[in-house]
Amino acid sequence: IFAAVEMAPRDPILGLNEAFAADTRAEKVNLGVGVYYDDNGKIPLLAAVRSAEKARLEAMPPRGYQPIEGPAAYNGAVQNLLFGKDSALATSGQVVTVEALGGTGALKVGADYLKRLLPNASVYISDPSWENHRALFESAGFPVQNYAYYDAATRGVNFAGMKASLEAAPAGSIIVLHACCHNPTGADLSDAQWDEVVAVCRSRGLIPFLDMAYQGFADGIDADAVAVRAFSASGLQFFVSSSFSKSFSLYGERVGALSIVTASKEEAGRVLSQVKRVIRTNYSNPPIHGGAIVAAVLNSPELRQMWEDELAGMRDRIRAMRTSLVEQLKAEGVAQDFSFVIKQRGMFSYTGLTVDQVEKLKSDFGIYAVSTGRICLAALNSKNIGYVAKAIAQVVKG
Ligand code: PLP
Ligand code: TYF
Repeated sequence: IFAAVEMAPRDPILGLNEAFAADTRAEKVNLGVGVYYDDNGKIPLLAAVRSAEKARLEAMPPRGYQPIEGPAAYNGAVQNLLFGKDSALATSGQVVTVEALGGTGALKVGADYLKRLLPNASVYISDPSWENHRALFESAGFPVQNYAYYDAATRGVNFAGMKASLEAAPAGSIIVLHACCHNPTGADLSDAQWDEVVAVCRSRGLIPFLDMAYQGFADGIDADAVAVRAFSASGLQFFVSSSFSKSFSLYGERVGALSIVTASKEEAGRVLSQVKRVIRTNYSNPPIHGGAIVAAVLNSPELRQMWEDELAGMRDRIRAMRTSLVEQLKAEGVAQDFSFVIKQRGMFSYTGLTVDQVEKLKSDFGIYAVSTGRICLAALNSKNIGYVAKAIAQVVKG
């Protein structure tokens, strides 16, 4: 039965990890995958997480099944992060929140539910977007198209193009929006532009699906929720996927959530019952550990403060790496202006490096980046940044 099975293509980003692991050069650097490393090049275990885990380990709780939608303490904490603590939406009962297996799981549960709700809709993702967005929505059965987003000339957002694309989308289309820290470009909308996107979604009858994978990595917890808050204030109905992989450094625990803003508490009850059906026929109910840790941290004033400080530390370190890279490229005699790297937000930068330059970084220096020129700034540190700057300088100077 497997004789005719074809080899599927590798995930372009996760595939880089395998090539990097096989590279024997000591000076190798992996700027490919979007993971936060500390200044020692290690994935941090946050002190707030360690503290919550220790308490759980000591309590040794039993391991029964969880509710299909995950625990209320977790889902409530997610709503407070997204919509604001004790905000109107977080207290209204009109938002459905279910725990999910990372941001990816949240997108998948949302996509599967949307397919049942709106079987004939199209999905629009940014050009470019996170590789998995297209695959996820296609696998849920939707046709997926692009809306204009990145402007290579300014290395920012082509907002006029984006707006024109959204205005041309058929009513009822699902629009996947990066809530902050756009992956892969690092180019985000301004607050005023978000208001315009909200207005287009309203006037065109579009269904926004905000992907929040990096809350806290640009300016802070509340500042990075600007898009969510703009949609909240609009009275529109929308979807949000949350990921805590990066913000809690809990990648492999698979902690995320799907939130759906409905029109009323009564509507939310009916929507929840349908989303639970999607979950039940998929993985039945979420695992316990990761969500319990995140809930414990978010619901304890002391641990929450600790986490916010640690998150700020990650954010500040990435920013310092952005500034330092730009300075060092200049010091290496690179004539091209790289100051856009400082303006881009979150973990990534679309550097403008060509496919050939990325290939040269790999072959000549053991520095791995995505072939699109995306690099992860959070993989730079005080020890490797000089080497990386020299290498980039060499490949751009030709
Ligand atoms: N959405 C975006 C934009 C991402 O960059 C990521 C990164 O992993 C995800 C979703 C998925 O998050 P998770 O690892 O929690 O599934
Ligand atoms: O874009 C990234 O690098 C992260 C990690 O299929 C990632 O979002 C990449 C690809 C993928 C899952 C996670």
